[in-house]
Amino acid sequence: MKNFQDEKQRDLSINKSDGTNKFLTTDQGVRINDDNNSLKGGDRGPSLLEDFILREKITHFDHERIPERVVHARGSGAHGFFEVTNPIPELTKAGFLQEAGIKTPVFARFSTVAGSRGSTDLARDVRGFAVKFYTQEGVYDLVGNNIPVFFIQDASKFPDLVHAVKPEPHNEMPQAASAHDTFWDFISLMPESMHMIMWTMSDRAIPRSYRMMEGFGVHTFRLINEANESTFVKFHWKPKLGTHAVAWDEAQKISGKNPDFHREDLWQAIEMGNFPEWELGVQVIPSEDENKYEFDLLDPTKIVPEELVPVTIIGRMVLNKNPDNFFAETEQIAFHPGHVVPGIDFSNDPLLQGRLFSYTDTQLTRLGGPNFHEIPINRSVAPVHNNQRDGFMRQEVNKGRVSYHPNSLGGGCPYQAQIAEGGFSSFNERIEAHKVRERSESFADHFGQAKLFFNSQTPEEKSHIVKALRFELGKVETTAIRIRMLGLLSQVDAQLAEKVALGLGASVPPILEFPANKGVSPENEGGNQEPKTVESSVSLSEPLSMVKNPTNSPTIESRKVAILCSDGVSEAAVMNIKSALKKQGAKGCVIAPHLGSVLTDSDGALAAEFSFLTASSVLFDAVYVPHGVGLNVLAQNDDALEYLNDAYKHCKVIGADGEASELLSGTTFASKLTNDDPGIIITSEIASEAFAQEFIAAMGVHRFWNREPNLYI
Ligand code: HDE
Repeated sequence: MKNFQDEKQRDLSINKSDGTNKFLTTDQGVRINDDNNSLKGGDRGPSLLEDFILREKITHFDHERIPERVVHARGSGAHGFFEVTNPIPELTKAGFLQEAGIKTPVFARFSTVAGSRGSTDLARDVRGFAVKFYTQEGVYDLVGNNIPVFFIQDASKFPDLVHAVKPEPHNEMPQAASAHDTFWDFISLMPESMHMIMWTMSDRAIPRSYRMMEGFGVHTFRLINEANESTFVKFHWKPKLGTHAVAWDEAQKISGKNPDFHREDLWQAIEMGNFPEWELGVQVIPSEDENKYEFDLLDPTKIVPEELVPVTIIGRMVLNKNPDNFFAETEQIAFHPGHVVPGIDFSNDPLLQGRLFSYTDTQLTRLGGPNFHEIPINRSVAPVHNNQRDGFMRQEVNKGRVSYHPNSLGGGCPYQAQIAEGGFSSFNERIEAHKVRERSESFADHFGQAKLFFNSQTPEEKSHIVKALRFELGKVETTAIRIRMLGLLSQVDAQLAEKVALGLGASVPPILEFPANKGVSPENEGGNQEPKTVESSVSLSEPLSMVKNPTNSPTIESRKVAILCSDGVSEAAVMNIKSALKKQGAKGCVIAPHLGSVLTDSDGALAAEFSFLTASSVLFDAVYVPHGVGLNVLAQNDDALEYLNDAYKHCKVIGADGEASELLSGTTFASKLTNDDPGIIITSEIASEAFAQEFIAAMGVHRFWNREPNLYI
């Protein structure tokens, strides 16, 4: 079977370096005898310009920062492979999709969008989901997001959108947050963003882990087969661990306790051998169906509901190796939706078309010139030969006198490839059109799918959307912006707008006006862009809800449980839950009043992985209090009680056995507890197998949102 899985690692290995058992040298290879002292005129005298060792070290340091990505600056990535499970040669001639079992090396990078490189992972934001496939026919990049639609329909609005969401220019605040005036000012004037706003205000924007996010290509792309026939396609990544989120209060606390939460989670999962995995699926839309739907396939603010076109799984991606060097790999990787291979092509989505320009352009500033394709992480494993020459930091040493085509002096080389030899040829779509600066009337529905998304949510998910909007708009200082937003929300769902208005102490306005959205061309005076609502032909779509998502499995693989301990704890109880969790691929962590060890009831000792101070409830998926803990010790310890209070507030599983359950009576939620509170697992037995199984089954439910006050009941 064609297993190219290790090819990229082999390719990278020529650039790897390791100083173990080596002399320290200058960049010129000269061995250094003293790296601690600069050269001076006397031991208390001035430093000498002659000190080439000091100059080199400091000069390099002075220049070691590069501009961060203008968007998606904060991210984290890993190596892995893509394996075809269900080949689609009838749809595409792309070599890496031709046969079951073909393995192609990949590098995936996940990111937030608005925050800068050092910002928190847990911002309410879209997540980037970019995958570079190092195929035998060249590099293919699928540069998507964890949300299947986008804020805007036309590339010309992207700089405006990003300027609006980034920290405000006069005072550079707030960091990594959309909850401020300029963002909502822009959005309130852009009704086309309403479908996306439903997604970003939902829990999709605060994932539990990068490993528990869906990914989407967003735009409609084309697949091209050997017969040069085109089929439209939407790409979907479906996570093996299901799609899960944290609670908003939890997200904000994680941002303080561990802003690297997602980065660390990805890193640790791979280090522990819990390799993150996604299935790649496609929605296949025959070309003759291009105009069949009530939405335009070219409109990036629309999904194709899975009820209309199901997702066919074609392969799986496994991430199994962390980078050796963050800067060299994760920071220097350069994705581009325009990196396609024969068999994959673009649609005319005007957002995608704009992206095709942007991604090379931005690397010229970010990576310093046109040779960024030579940086090891970006280098194709397929051979590269052309007449591009020179430029800053050129690595390749091109031989010969010929750097042009056609040539006779070089025997015509490098020569063009026939299509049959793998030469890329763009799909020959027939286009007959006037050159216009217009938007198609078929893009004018801005609310139909926003409604579909909202209506597809469970009551608790709807409640989260209301609360997110109350939070975000509550941070907006300009009343007129809030009111305009309420007007827009009322077009999605009257009750939604009313409930948000209640939280803002405002009223929903009766009439909507969209000053920024009138048509722009003279013939268009009055606007073909008055937003309208086209009812979706699908009224409810389960895959849009994370709670109802049919692909979610109850696995608890790689989840973490905080086991609150103190001296005297029952060793049997701790070992019972730990081993039950381990069998499920999850982990129990001993947390104690101090680091070091905890003495057990059987005169043993358990190593404390964290103290109550060095970890926090929000960093775990569940909390367990074993029999034997010093109830007085923990009940007096606010930090210990906070584990329980937060776990309850964030709707997580709480377990206790024996008298340990008495600790719950000292919590802030004690008065709310009922005998059969789901997710609160209490047993009188100690170290019972049945208890462990019940605890694990409850964790598989993920969250008990019923504990929260629900605005939709
Ligand atoms: Fe991007 N986007 N984008 N974008 N985008 C960038 O490229 C841009 C859009 C996405 O991990 C930049 O190398 C324009 C949609 C991801 O390195 C930049 C438009 C989607 C990443 C850029 C869009 C994305 C980027 C910044 C509208 C989902 C991070 C640094 C026309 C389908 C990739 C860089 C990584 C990064 C431009 C809209 C996804 C400036 C002009 C829609 C995942 O080129």
